[in-house]
Amino acid sequence: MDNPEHTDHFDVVIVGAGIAGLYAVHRLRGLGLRVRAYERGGGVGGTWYWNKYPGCRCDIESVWYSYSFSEELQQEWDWSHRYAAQPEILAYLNHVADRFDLRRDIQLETTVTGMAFDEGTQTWVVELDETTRVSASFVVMATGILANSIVPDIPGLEAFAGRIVHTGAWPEEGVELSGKRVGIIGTGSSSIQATPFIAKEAGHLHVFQRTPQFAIPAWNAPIPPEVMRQVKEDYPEMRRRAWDTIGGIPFEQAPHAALEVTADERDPWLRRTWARGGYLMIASYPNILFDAETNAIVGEWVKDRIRERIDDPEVAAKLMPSYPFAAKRLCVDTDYFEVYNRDNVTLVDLRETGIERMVETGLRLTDGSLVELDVLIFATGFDAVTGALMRIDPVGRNGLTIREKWGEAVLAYLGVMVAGFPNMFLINGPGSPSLLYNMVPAIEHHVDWIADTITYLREHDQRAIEPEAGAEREWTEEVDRVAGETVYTQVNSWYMGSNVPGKVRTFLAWAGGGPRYFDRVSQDVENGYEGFTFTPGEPGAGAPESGSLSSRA
Ligand code: NA7
Repeated sequence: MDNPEHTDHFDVVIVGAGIAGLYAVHRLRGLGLRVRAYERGGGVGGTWYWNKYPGCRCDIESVWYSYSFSEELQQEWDWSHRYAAQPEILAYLNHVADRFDLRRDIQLETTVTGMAFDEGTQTWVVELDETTRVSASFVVMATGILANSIVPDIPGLEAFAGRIVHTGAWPEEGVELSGKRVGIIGTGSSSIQATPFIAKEAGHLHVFQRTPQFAIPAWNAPIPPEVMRQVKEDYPEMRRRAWDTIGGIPFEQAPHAALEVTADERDPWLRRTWARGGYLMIASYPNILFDAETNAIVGEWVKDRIRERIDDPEVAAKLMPSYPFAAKRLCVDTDYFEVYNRDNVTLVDLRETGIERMVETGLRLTDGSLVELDVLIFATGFDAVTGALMRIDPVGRNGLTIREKWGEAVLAYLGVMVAGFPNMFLINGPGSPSLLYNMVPAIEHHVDWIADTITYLREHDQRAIEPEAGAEREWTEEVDRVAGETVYTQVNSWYMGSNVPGKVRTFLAWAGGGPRYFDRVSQDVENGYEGFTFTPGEPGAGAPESGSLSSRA
């Protein structure tokens, strides 16, 4: 675009209006700052706006996966189920937007298509829809860790005469599946949630599986009113307890170490954890992610439970995971494995027969067979954590772009800032607990840190802040070192970035647990923002009259 119009200057531009963006608008506006959030969707909600596929739920229980910043909000909102479905989570986020009057500072259907740091004025120039520019003293990338859906490069896709959809961009009006021949590629969380619903509606469903997954039953159920009342009474204490745990959700401690007792003695404890259901099976033993033997014991035990749910032993064998337990994100299911007991569902094991190409009538497999389809669903995941930022590709100091910077190594300091990109804050960026922590408190922590940091800058007459390159490298090495001690690095997964062709293979989160991370962040602040450098001056003074992305030109 040649001469984009520069329309406004803000103290803070927030990119995204999901859980992070909404809270950022509220919190930063509370400091008296002039903020504006830009959201590419037609509504607020982020992940919960886009993922409208049948069966979509959060894999963390709703009383934990919810904001804690407002006691009034906690007291007025009732969750209907342990694991609320997507429409309920989206309704909650819309309620938050209304309750705190956030919409007046959110511009929907507006995509941030670029941004560059202007060294002269020390401000960010932000490009919107390739047509308009605004500037800001600070930018907050509330872009979400699972925002960029991936469609694999299958030859001949354009030849398909049927409908193609991705779970991560499910149309508002839904997809007609009734009686149709449906195929779904992928068996991660999204597919595991969607498949039981699709199987009930479709004429026939083919599930194309490359890697079998571990899934633990959710045992989802309504929350009785008296339980919700008790939760509300207990919220302050619940949040405090959660804060001290590794993953941001309290769990019962194992009464023994897995290797200290016999299989018979372990069984009641594992059954108890299993009966509680869901993601917390990962906490059945504290060293499960670090000790191969403990991991294998739990993995084999879980596989036995999976086997019990599938009638046909040959199909069951194909559904058995062969990687360390929970090394890929543990799935939480409702009636998933039972799907394969239905006559209208066929499992296609892509390790035996690959996909050759798409043709007009369906998918041609490498054994020469054709699976005829009316609808093909991609449940093939996301370019996680770094994807949304790489798409915008901010230009920092000296014309350095984030794609260049992260081309060889994903360097970020504490997952909140990147050296060379002053006043650009990340939320749940690489090297923060993010994907291994309960997302909502992780977001609240980052937004609060950003608010405190902007306050600090203003009180100390500093115009800009950015991490030191050395501190950033040291932190990233520590992130790698801790991840290297876990089973996470032993498999390909979106945690490792290895689900995206050409993406750097590196573990994208801090695996050392919330408390160590939060202590480290607080310590840096107490030491006068150790690991950061400052540029003196008044933030936002000298906003550009006509914004330029000059370093991109
Ligand atoms: P995931 O967990 O990344 O799962 C994607 C699935 O798609 C997974 O089974 C992949 O197999 C499969 N996949 C990806 N590309 C292909 C190709 N080319 N061919 C066949 N199969 C493929 O994404 P989800 O949306 O399910 O979940 C993302 C997160 O959202 C989840 O972890 C929760 O935190 C919520 P693979 O395992 O790579 O062999």
